[in-house]
Order: sequence, then C-alpha cells, then structure tokens
Amino acid sequence: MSPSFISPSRRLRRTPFSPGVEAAGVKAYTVYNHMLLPTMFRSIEEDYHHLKSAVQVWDVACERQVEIRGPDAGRLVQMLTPRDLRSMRPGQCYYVPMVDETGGMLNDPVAVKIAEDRFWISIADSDLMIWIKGIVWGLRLDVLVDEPDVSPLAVQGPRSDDLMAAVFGDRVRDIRFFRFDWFEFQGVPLLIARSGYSRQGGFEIYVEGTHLGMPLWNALMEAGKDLDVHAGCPNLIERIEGGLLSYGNDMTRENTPHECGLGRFCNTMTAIGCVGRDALLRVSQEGPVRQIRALEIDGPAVPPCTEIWAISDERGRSVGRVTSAAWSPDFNTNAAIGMVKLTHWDPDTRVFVHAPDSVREATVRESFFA
Ligand code: THG
Repeated sequence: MSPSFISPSRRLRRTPFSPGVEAAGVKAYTVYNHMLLPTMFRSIEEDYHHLKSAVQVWDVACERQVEIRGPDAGRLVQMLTPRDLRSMRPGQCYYVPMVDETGGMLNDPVAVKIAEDRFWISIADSDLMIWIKGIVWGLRLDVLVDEPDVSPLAVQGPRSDDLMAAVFGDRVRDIRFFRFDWFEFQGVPLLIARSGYSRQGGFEIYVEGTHLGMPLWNALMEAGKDLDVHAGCPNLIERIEGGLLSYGNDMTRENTPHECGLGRFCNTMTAIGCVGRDALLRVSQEGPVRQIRALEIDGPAVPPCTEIWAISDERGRSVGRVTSAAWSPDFNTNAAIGMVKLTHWDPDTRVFVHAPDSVREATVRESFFA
C-alpha cells in the first residue's frame, strides 16, 4: 500500500495538544468528529505493550462536548437515552446509549453531570448536536445547546495514578470510577474524571480553551519521565480485547442498544420521556435476534478491517458480520468484534469469517478478552 496523507484544512480541526502530538512523532491519524485523532505513535503493537505496562497521555480532544444548560437540561438528556438518569448526581459520569425514535443508536457518549441544570455530553463520532438542537427547537425547550471549547486529554495505563498525583496531588487518587472532581492547574480549575477509552485504568482531564493545552501536556511529560510516560492514543488491539465499542464501526443507526450488548445501560421501562422508548420497549420484550460478540479468528494476523467481513455457517449462509479485528499479541490470536445472529451466538460456536485474504474459521466467545 502506498503512503497517503490527509490534506489539512479548516474543516479538519487541530487540537490544543497538536504541537505535542507532532513533537512526539505521531505516525498516523484518523478523523473523528471533524478533528484529528492520532492512531499510532511507534507502532500499534509497541503502543499496545506500552499502554498495558506504563502510562500514556492521549490527545482525545475529538471527544467533543455538547453542553446542555438550563432549566430543561435534565428533561432533555433523559429524552436522548433509555438509561434512567433519575439517580444521577452532579459529579457523576454515565455511559449512555443515545437513540432515535426507532431505537437506533445515534451515539454512545459519556454524559458528565456538572450541575442539576448543566451537562457535558462527551460524544463519539456522529453529529449529535444537530439532532439535539432539532428536538430543542421543535419542543421549545428552555435550554442552551452548543459545543464549548473543551478538549479532553486522557492519561491511561497502570501508572496513571502516580503520574496524575505528581501533577495534581494525591487527592486525584480518591476519584472513583466514572466520577469527577475539580483540580487546579496554573490557577485554573479543571474537571478530572476517572474514565477513558481503555481497560488499563486512568483519567480524563477536560481542558477549557486552548492556552492551557501545551503547558498541561508538557507538565505531564516532564512529571512522567521516571514512569516511562509516552504520547499514546486509543489502541485498536487493546480496545478490541476489552470490548470497547466504536460507533460507526461496530454499531450504527441500524442497531439497537440491545443488539450492541448495551442492554445493561438501558432501563427502558423507567426512562420516561426517552424518544426511542416505545420502539425499544417492543424490541426489549422480544430480545434481539443478533448481538455483538467477541470472536477469535484462526490463522495468522488478519489485515486491517476497513470494511464489513461476512460471517457464514458451513453451508455459506450469512450468520453475521465482523466489524473490528486485530492480532492480539497477549492472547496469541486474532481478536475481533462482530454482530452474530441468535442461531450462532452461543459460546464456542464455530463459524467462517470472510476476511479479504482468505476465508478463516473462527470461534464465538462467551465474553471479551480482557
Ligand atoms: N471518554 C469520553 N468521551 C468519549 C469516550 C471516552 N466519547 C467518545 C467515546 N469514548 C464514547 N464511547 C465510549 C465507549 C465505552 C466507554 C466510554 C465511552 C466505557 N465503557 C465501559 C464499559 O463499557 O464497560 C464503562 C462503562 C460504565 O461502566 O459505565 O468506558 O472514552 N469522555
């Protein structure tokens, strides 16, 4: 494959941390929410081993925030998701499937409740704000919806607590999973949550504005020298092993949360006001007929999964599709995420995956790898 490049322009937004990312030798980017998202620094495998053993600083400014603020904020956020938000308190983050009126997935963001009347919706790769603005206008809700200039910086890996404590003090260690608290950096308050798109533990720092971006990046790099800190990014192998879904890859508007295995984040009966409630009540009664599964694909390392790979049974009948796959060094197999039909989704079922290089045998797993 010949090398190709992304043409920069105003539409393809840089981030407050882009100078640091470039200085660290970024080797590849993707585009996410119209913004640059690094995908590789040394190699995907080196980045993977390092993420699992040390600590990395990630430019995830592309996790854009949709701010919802005003008297109707709580009511509006509940309209967007089948997860019951009545018990959510300021200081909490919730992973929330967001659906349209058919129950189709529109996004799978992290909702950050800053105050009773103020939320940040930390979105995956779809233009969620436009849908929200439509609802607000149509129903004349009393809220302001916009995209504030907020850029998350993630610190991920087993040494995250030590690195964060070196910069923000030992109090960061007390933040519980999917909770946040406020900390100062150069006299400016920052929201810091224990969350992030890896299974290695860590934090996300929500940086407001541009000017603190590089000072914070540099402070983390300096404080982490003894911890072998390195620039990193969401890692394809690690996220597949961990079963972290990628909107647009593993799920789309064609899928319900239940098909995505996100039923545990839905309380459709009590999520009164959710736009997709009626549709989801129907499908949650019957149960889905296809669902996300982890798979192990036999053979040598698979090529990059850049399009859907069909899954068939031994007679060639379609029984699903693979949407993400990568060789896992730690599990010594090809780890994959796919949507599998009910007839073939039981653990240990053998199926055929039509990868671009060959048809391979594969096994449906009970659960993800890590
Ligand atoms: N952090 C923040 N914003 C984000 C992401 C993030 N926006 C884009 C994208 N990632 C959204 N998708 C996900 C997917 C999975 C998780 C978070 C965001 C996640 N899931 C855990 C799980 O599925 O087990 C934990 C969920 C829970 O227990 O509540 O962490 O990473 N700010």
